[in-house]
Amino acid sequence: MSKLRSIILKAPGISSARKAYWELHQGKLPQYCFRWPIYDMWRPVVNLKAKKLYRLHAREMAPRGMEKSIIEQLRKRGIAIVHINDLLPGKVLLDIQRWVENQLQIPEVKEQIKLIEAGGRRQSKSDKYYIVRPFGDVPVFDLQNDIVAMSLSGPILRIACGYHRMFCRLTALDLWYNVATEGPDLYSQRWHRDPDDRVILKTFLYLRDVDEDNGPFCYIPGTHRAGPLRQKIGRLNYPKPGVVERKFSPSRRQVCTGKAGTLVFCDTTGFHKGGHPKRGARLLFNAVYTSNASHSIRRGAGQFFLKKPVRAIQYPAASFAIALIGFVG
Ligand SMILES: O=C(O)CCC(=O)C(=O)O
Ligand SMILES: [Fe+2]
Repeated sequence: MSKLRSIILKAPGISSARKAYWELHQGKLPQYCFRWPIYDMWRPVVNLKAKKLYRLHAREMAPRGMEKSIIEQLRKRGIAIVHINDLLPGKVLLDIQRWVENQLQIPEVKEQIKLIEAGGRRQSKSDKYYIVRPFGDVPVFDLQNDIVAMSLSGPILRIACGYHRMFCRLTALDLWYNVATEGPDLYSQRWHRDPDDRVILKTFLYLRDVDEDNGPFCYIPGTHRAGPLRQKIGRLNYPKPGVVERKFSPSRRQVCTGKAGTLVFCDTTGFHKGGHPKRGARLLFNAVYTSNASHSIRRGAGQFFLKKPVRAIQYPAASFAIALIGFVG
């Protein structure tokens, strides 16, 4: 089948429409489905079930205490910052930190860090050579792992689903170790909007202190709604250098420094950048929550895998969040 596909796709004169049709057959939506206004018309349709499920489980999904104010801040400003211990028992952070610091002691990981520190480039699929990803290009996690459990926990999912106003998908989960580099900002170190969906909730859990010098996440509150320099789905959203700086004065830009355990919730359809340490390094866990209509889900790009479940997840929002994630082993 895949041989036939490559013959067809390489055939001279094949029209992009036919290519798109083929992709549709593979279960992936063609790129034109992500163009305005097509995307905005079918997005609600693809999310109907997720909305219905959210209503059906309204009682258990109702945000509690601080979760409510996090959702309110997200709606108003596109960003909310808390300490993880305010949402989950203190042991969670300590367990995650212990496990992560051990991962950084793995010889290959240490070698990668040394290589970049010495000005070299590590081999990877991603262009962001300055980020060491201890779990590789496509991380595989145990369902029982603390970071997975945290990302699917009641408080986090009540916030993610509450903000999306529907059940949502966990589309990425990864550990980043940003090494200090010289030179100008590159890729996501530059101001941009993310192109995956009309609403994207990302969480960044700092596992070591982050100050002005080791690559804080930066955001322009309030830019998460359609406004100047509109977001495009599935395409580049990087304005030319200097444009964002000219439009938004420094007082409008939020620099998210914080102690280990700081948890940033952010709608990254708004302008953001980060991860360029000038000295030291930045260590964080990143999780991404999108709707069922996101570019990555519809184009079938699995950004992480889970090991075969030992026991099924009983919590409906959690099983929906990972329902499209591949299981291995
Ligand atoms: O590394 C950062 O602080 C920014 C990352 C980013 O742009 C993203 O996750 O969308
Ligand atoms: Fe981004």
